[in-house]
Amino acid sequence: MSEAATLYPLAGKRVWVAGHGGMVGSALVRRLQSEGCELQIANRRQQLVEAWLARKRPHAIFLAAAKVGGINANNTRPAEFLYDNLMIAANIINAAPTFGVEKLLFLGSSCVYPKFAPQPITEDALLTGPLEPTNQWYAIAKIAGAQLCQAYRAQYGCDFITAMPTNLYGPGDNFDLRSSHAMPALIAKAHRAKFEGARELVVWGTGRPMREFLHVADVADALVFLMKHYSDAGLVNVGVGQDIAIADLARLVAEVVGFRGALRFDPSMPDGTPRKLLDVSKLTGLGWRPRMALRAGIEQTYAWYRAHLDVAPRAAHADAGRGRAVEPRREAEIGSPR
Ligand code: GFB
Repeated sequence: MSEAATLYPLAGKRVWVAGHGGMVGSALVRRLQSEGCELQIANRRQQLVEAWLARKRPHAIFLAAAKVGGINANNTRPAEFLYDNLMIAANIINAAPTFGVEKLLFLGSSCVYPKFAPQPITEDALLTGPLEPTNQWYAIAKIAGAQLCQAYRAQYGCDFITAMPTNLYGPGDNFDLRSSHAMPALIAKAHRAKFEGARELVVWGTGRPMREFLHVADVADALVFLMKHYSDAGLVNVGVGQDIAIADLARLVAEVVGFRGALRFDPSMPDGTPRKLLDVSKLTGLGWRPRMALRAGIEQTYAWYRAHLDVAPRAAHADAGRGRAVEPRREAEIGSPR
């Protein structure tokens, strides 16, 4: 398979990873170590962005900063998910051309596509139907960000591109059960259920929705690839091209963690969109492929979770259902795995 030509070499460039403290941003920082670029990382308040850009003058920006969360956080905090993400996108995208930024990559999400889009979802499905209600607020902000990139390209000739990643997971994820995505939630629940000797693990919804999972090291690699090899107005889906039912994911996670009890489904919690498998032929056609198999990725993420139980500030446990979150505890306090 031939790889698309390098249009934008990163060596020698000043590169700002906006959102370097998050799961994707920190994976990008790790991935960019081998690119020979000068990394710029800082937490920027909105009013300080322009002053910071004027001083640091990045050549390229990975716009990975976002307010993110799972189905429950999206569903219960609509104002934050819409406003914060609109402002992050508008503020940085608008400031970038003023300070000579040569290239910007905006990170969207697979939830931008219509709830009932034909599967697998191609990039041209955008704005062809109604959104999934649980994450419409986040989706609208991400659609606006993608459209801003296209508008600035059309009106000002800016080399701004947009990637639409599928559901992500990996080291650095948020394991707080009230706000996390399904993967970290299931890992944390299975771990706790195992060490408490619980008989069952509660899985939200019916377990029937299908989701596609991409490891964060793979998404970081794909984003660096697109920054270097892609320059066009069109969106690019980033995924693995395969999905799994939530019930099967819960079984796989339980197996990896070593929890041998039963699964109990809680239909009072939302299922969300039934399926959102991305068509990744555009990205694979450019010459990029993911490397991490799902089981290996879950094993690696579970190892990270166990190693960080006592230090990750967001890695709080909650009870096996959807109740009260409690402070993270050392593994030794809830039983030794061996
Ligand atoms: O990952 P998730 O929270 O978000 O949920 P979405 C995926 C599926 O897993 C849903 C089920 O069907 C949930 O009902 N699920 C089962 C659980 N058990 C759990 C659990 O303990 N916690 C969670 N969180 N889910 C997100 C959007 O949608 O996708 C974001 O809300 C973003 O905006 C992201 O776009 C990629 O996949 O439904």
